[in-house]
Amino acid sequence: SPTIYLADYTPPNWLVEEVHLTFRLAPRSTRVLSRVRFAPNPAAMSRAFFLEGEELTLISARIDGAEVKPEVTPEGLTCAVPDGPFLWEAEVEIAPEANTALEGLYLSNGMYTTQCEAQGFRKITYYPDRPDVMSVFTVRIESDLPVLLSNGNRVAQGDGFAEWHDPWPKPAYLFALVAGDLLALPGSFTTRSGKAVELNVWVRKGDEDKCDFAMEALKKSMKWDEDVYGREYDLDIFNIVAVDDFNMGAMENKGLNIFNSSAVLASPETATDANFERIEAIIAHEYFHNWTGNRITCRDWFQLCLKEGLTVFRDAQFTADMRSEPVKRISDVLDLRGRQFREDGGPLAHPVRPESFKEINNFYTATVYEKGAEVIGMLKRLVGDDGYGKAVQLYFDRHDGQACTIEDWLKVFEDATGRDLTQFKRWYSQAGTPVVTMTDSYADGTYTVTLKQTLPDTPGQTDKQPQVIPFAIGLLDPSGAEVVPTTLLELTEREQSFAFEGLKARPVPSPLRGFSAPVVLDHATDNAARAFLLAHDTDPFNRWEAGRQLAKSALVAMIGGGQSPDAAYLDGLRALVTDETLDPAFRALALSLPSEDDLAQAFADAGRTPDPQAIWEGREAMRSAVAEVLADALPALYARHLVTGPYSPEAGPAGKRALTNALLALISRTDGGAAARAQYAAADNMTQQLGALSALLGAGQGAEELAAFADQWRHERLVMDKWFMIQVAQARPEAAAATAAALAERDDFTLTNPNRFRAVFGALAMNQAGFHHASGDGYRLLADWLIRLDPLNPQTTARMCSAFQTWRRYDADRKEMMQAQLERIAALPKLSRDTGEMVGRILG
Ligand code: DPP
Ligand code: ZN
Repeated sequence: SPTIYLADYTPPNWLVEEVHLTFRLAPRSTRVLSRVRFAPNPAAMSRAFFLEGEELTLISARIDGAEVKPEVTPEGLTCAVPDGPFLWEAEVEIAPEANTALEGLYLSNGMYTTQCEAQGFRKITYYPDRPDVMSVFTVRIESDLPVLLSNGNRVAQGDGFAEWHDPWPKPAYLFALVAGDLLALPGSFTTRSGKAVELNVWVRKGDEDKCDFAMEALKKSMKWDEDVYGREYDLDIFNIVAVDDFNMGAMENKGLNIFNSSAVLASPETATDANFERIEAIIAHEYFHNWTGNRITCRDWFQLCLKEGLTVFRDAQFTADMRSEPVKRISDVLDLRGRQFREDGGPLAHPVRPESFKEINNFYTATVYEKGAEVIGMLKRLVGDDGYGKAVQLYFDRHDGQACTIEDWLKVFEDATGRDLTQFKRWYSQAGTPVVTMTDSYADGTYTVTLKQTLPDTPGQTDKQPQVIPFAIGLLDPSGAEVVPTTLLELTEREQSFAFEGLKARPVPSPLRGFSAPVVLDHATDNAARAFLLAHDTDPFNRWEAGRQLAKSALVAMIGGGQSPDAAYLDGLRALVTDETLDPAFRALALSLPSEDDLAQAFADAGRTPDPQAIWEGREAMRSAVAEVLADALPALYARHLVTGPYSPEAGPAGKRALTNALLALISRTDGGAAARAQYAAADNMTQQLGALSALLGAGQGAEELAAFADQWRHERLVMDKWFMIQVAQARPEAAAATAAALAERDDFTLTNPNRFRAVFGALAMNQAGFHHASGDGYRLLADWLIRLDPLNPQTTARMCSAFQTWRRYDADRKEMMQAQLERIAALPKLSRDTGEMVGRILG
């Protein structure tokens, strides 16, 4: 399949003035009638006429009322057209029931739904399916189903039909349609200018008791966007729909957001605290897209980070405001390192704004989303809060209603703040995670920090230019008092020195505070300095980071050198966990060890071959050591923070549950599972029930509870996903593949539901020691199932191939086995474009 390049962008030849769509819904033969008013684009270089269209049966086509016979290919159609504006009418037939790819119009548990981002609209009808063609849509849906929804405001409805009109011009990727036997949780919101908005969360019967939290999250998001960004909602109605079969988390279609049911449905009994927090964040994210994505959209798909990076940044600000700012920052950095650094350091590395692709679905990545958000965070640090506020308001004023580029985005910052962003722009074009090496010296009251940046080569990119790296640093004196508060250094050269004068003694630096740039910090330090920062740093992120680095160096010494657990780490951990002035959520994060993948990367970075089995054993030994050393303190701590009484998903009690669940996992290693069994029996919420089950499984017990759990929840799909996942996630290395294989044979395992597939095989990929078990069973099993899924759902298959992206890191045997599986997939005769591109890039 052909490669598409950013450099080849040309404006559309034809613009669309308005679109009327009529849907006659039927599972096997839906008819879509389109009436589209085209006008020549004055900026175009040609008047050639091409409409994208895939997997459509063209019934008829007319231009200005006269029948035409277009030339149809598998990608679309061409046709001779008039010189000036004309009316295009077409009728096509599609089969939603046969659509298992979950792109375009499809059926999920009896409801019709759509997913058009990025290029799904072309599976609905012939159209210029590109984001820079924006138009006003009017939609008529004909069906006997009781609830018929589309974008915008409802303008008519009657027996067997409904009509919707969206006054805001939009690209086709924001089109949506839903039809089903649905129930709504209704709500309302009055905007700050006094406009009443009808709100609904639509679900299938039986789920109506799981919508309250999403509704409240929506109202909070609407208010927050008014308060913080001055953005008001712009239609009379806002609908959210929960769908079981969905490739992604959710989709920001104008006025009709469609959600994976896992990202909207929640009740205390069925959803964990982490689920509640994620739902709140995704509701906010999709709502915030109404301005950053919908009112101002992307010119082309290379600009995806324009809407995604900004919207992730906005939803992170929202979560920090609603909950704990440090806890949110720590979680985001964990996620960034776990997913984005991993991507940036391997064969799938690409710039935040990619320059080429075969299948755009493969670029909805941690780099575009999470690094894209980090880039905006850096921009905000560099220009300050005021500068950021002015620039963003200018962006809304200048570009409302347009399809924009990263150049447009940076220009508003330059115009609003006077700052030249030429060098900063490299963050968008250079892939790879910069390494910042820090050295320091002290003489005569002056402390000097020298920073050096190294930009690694990535596929297709070498000899990179230095980037602008905002480096926040604070200094502590030997007593632990802060002598220099957080100061922003701007590293713009390959190497630069910064002096701090007038100090009385050599300070202890607290570098890269708040993780002020998405870089790897290489700073020769020792466990004493880490323990000092763990005890004294005023920057909560760096305090956590010091503990993390201590844990990591202790673990690496244990795994690679057979040493016993480091005393400085265990002492520091005890002090932190028992410090009642600290937020329980923060303490829970401090208790979690660096992941197996993190440790594997640490070995690889040090030029050593990671041994997944040894890493697993090292973490187990460390957990047991922590459990034993803290054994005297754990039960009392657990009892002090155990939350009883009515459940609330708020950050306070959620933090306590996170802490007690982390403690319970440790306690279960020494008490024979008694405390976990008691928590399991008493739990009236999923957080504590699942936490107890996980603690039991982690201690090699819990078979009875596992069976009881399945019995209790067999009718709740989302809870059963947890049941599938936890068994694979907690399986011992030698049992992981067999556990996953057995679960995949069950009747309630289905290839057509991405959540269920990810529950089993996403968990297998996450269980590093299991996936990389020396038998090769993990590799083989995952490949077997990806091969089965690809013909049905290319998008999810391609995404899950990334489990293999670190293959070059391992020993010759493992490398060979992974390569063989990748080549086996690559050789399939009918491999999808999605999976073909991914496997090809991973093999390199
Ligand atoms: N645009 C969606 C989101 O990130 C993904 N399909 O919200
Ligand atoms: Zn998004």
